[in-house]
Amino acid sequence: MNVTRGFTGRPRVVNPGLPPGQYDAGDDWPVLSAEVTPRIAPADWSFRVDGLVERPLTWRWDEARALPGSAYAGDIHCVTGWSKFGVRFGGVSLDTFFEAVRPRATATHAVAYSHTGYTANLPLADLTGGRAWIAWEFDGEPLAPEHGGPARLLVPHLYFWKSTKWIAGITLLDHDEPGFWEQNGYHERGNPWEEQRYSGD
Ligand SMILES: Nc1nc2c(c(=O)[nH]1)N[C@H]1C(S)=C(S)[C@@H](COP(=O)(O)O)O[C@H]1N2
Ligand SMILES: [Mo]
Repeated sequence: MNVTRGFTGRPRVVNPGLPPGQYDAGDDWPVLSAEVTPRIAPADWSFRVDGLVERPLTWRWDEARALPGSAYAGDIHCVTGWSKFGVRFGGVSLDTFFEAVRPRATATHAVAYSHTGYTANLPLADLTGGRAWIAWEFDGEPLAPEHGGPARLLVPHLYFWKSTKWIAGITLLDHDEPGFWEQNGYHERGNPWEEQRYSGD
């Protein structure tokens, strides 16, 4: 009997929501930190936007929480290979913060920095248009400290290392300035759909 190779196995089910080279982590949410998890009380947390803006501003916890809320429901993708489907984050859209500080026309890039020293660089365009949040809720619960609580940056359309935990501020620049992982060989932009894992990908 002739068996044509390739017709004997079960068809491989490929999830269309899974970017190339990623796997579905299911209910797991791995913790990935280059830093020891800090315990930051909401009263000690603040978020600043400065650099190339008309009016640099700092929000304390209560002030940030009083802004109009915005939620993300969708997927996240880590460069180490896991993706997580159907997660829900609550917080405030970065657009709301940018409306208050008014980025200058010369601003093209951003560096996000944490209360612990971690940094990540991003094109400003990836932080606007309803695609980036300051998030303090996960599945309706306060964001856990190991996942960046009290609040983290959330940029779900890029690899998750851009989503700076324990977010302290964003500085707008007229040039790209590599952050922590980007200085260590990771991609300036990190689009999972184009598999921009490492510098030069
Ligand atoms: N401040 C800070 N933010 C960070 C990191 C970090 O080490 N410090 N790690 C990044 C990396 S590599 C990833 S994949 C995600 C992991 O988020 P999680 O631990 O909530 O899964 O956070 C990102 N944000
Ligand atoms: Mo990561």
